[in-house]
Amino acid sequence: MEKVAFDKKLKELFEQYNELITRPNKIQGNGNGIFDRYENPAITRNHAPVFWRYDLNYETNPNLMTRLGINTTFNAGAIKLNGKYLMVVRTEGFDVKSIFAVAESPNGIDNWKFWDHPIVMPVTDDPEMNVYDCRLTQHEDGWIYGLFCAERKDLSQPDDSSAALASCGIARTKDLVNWERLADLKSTAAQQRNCVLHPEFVNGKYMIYTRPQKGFIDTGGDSGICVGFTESMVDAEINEEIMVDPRQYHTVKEVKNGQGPAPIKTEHGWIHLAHGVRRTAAGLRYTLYTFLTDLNEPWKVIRRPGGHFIEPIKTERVGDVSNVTFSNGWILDDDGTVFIYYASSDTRMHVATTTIDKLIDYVLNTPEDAGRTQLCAAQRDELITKNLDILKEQYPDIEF
Ligand code: M1P
Repeated sequence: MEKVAFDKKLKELFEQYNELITRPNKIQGNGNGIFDRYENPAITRNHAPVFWRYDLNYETNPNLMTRLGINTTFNAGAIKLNGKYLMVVRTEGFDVKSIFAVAESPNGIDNWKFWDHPIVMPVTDDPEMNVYDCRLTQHEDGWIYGLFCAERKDLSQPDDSSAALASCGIARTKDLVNWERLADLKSTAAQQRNCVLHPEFVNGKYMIYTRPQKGFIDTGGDSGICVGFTESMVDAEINEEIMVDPRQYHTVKEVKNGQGPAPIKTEHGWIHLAHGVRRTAAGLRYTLYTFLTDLNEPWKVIRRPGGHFIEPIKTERVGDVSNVTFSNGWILDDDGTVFIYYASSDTRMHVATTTIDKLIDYVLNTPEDAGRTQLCAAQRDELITKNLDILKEQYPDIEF
């Protein structure tokens, strides 16, 4: 390519990029009353800066080719810091390694811009092959902790080149720029994924949500969302895990589940967002669900709204791993707005908004799963009967 054409194409790349990242996002109509979805994804792989992907030197890249492609941007942790809405985005290169990128927005909805440099996460004495799904917790001890999956080759299975081990990596920071890597979590489980630090001390200890698992993919046995306690986050070790929310036959969490972001504290208890997995003929289906735990004993579930909270719809259903919604980040803002950041199909990030009052209403008043089909039919019939009375008495003009 001639230098003149190179310069023109380079400028166009930046124009297209700037147009994309400054595009306003609008609420989609026809919401469900619980939360609002938005018309466009919040962050896609094209939000990664041009200078992350191209070699912009005419001498070494005269055809202006992508040199280090970005495949996906998903499963982001989130935090509001110094007035900025920040996501720590799982950013996967064409090399299938994930790195953490910080993206910043002035309003939590749109105008997401990557910081110039990714987080180059320090490693332990046993460097991992991959890191992903960072959960950020602003802990009352003053640190921001990032707990993430640290994945290494399972050396006990040398003949299986895909055999891997998942553990909980831990790092802490004050600014998302400088990170202190701590030892991986020690627990009695063979593997751990979806670990999240509770934001407050519980009986003077750090409390970590865990998801013990026997294998890398299959959790096996009595798996579910558990908690364990550790005296310190330096060399964190939990010796016992208490079950909080087990898997359950014929529910949205039949095959496995995992804690999403750190729970939000309310006067009624801690509101949790989690993912549940069902096996279908088309493969695994991941949806998000919620539950409420006791304020003082956060390992005790006190409300379980039935079914899913957010499911993949329309174009969200397709991606690198289709039929998945996954969330590990949300932000409660000062005015009560809740920004729920969720990924679709392991490919891109979305935002949904609601309020803390609506979330409380949802967890307190959404009926629990009635348990089996006959009881579900009766549960729905009761709602229908009450509604028909209201329609007849108060809205005689409505045709139904
Ligand atoms: O592919 C869906 C998700 O699978 C894993 O979650 P879990 O351990 O609960 O099955 C994670 O690898 C996650 O990153 C991914 O989105």
